[in-house]
Order: sequence, then structure tokens, then C-alpha cells
Amino acid sequence: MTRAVIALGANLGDRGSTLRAAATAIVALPGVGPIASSHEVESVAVTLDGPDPTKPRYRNAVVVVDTDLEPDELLDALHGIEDEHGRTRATRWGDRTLDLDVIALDDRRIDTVTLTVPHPHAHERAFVLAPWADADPAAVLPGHGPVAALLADLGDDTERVDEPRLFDQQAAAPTADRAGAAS
Ligand code: PH2
Ligand code: MG
Ligand code: MG
Repeated sequence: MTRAVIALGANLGDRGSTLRAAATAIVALPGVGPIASSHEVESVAVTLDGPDPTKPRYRNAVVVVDTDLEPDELLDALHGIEDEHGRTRATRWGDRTLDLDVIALDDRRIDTVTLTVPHPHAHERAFVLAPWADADPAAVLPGHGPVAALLADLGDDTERVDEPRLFDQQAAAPTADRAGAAS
């Protein structure tokens, strides 16, 4: 069983509905179960040239799940959910209806042509760190340290959206209960 951290993002369409539908679809995948989820946050679109206030703003969120899928199986399943929401892949870092990124898989390190874990840019993106710390205040980004501390160093430029968490089920302490289970 692997604990997986998945970042969700959208800046086109009904972004909130899309993020909630995607979270529901993720935990409905065979071999995937919910652990924790964040509220939604909003932030300016970051492009290859830096933050761009002329682009539609993003909604982002994070879900933490347990899975017995292999990393490539999980990635394929996430791409399937992106496709169901009309995701196109024309421009790198272009506007998108739904983006699902694997941020961490326990403390595993993966570097293949299709998947790099931990996500190489997670530590420099408040729109990943803020919802991750919200879903799991004790989370640690392997190789970088506690997520809450990374966010404090970086500065949080995201705004919390006044909506419930993406799903109801919430383990009391997503990281702590994992450590306890392993010892
Ligand atoms: N995702 C990107 C590019 N830029 N900007 C924000 N605010 N949020 C994102 O999720 C995001 C982005 C590429 O995946
Ligand atoms: Mg992304
Ligand atoms: Mg992506």
C-alpha cells in the first residue's frame, strides 16, 4: 500500500465542480481509498514566463489517498480522469480544464520518462504546498522537509475558497497515523 499525494488544478470551465468531480473519481478508482483532502485555493496562473494575471486564475487542491496501484497505473488512471474532463495537451503550462499531478508516493523516488516523484517543482509552488499542508498539516516533502515550513519560507500567495473540503472522509492525522502504523 502506498500513500499518494495528488495535486489538482484547473483554470478553465467550472473549476470548482471539476475539482470536486475529479476528487470523487480518484477515490472511486479500484485500488484507491481516501485519506484526506484540502479546501480549494485560488491563485494567479503561473506560465513559463512567470505569473500572468491576464490568464484565467487557477483553482487548486490536494487529495491524499492510499493505493495499491503501481505508479504507472495510477498515472494512467489520472490521465483518464483528465481526459474525461476535456483536458487537451497543446501548450506546456497552458490553460487547462483539469490537471492531476502525482506529487509524492510515500518517500519513493521515481524518475522515468513519464513520471518524476517527488514532483520536481512542488517545493516552489504555494498552490501545491498550501492545500497539501491544509489536507495534512504534518506532511513532509521527501528531500525538502516539512511542507508547512516550505510554505512559510516561500510565502503563501493563494486564497482559500469558501467551500467544503473536496471529500468528507478525513483521517485524523494523515502522516502521524502512517508513522505509527509502520512502527
Ligand atoms: N499549473 C501549471 C501552470 N501554472 N498556475 C497555478 N496557479 N496553478 C496551477 O496548478 C498551475 C499553474 C501547470 O500544471
Ligand atoms: Mg501541473
Ligand atoms: Mg500535469
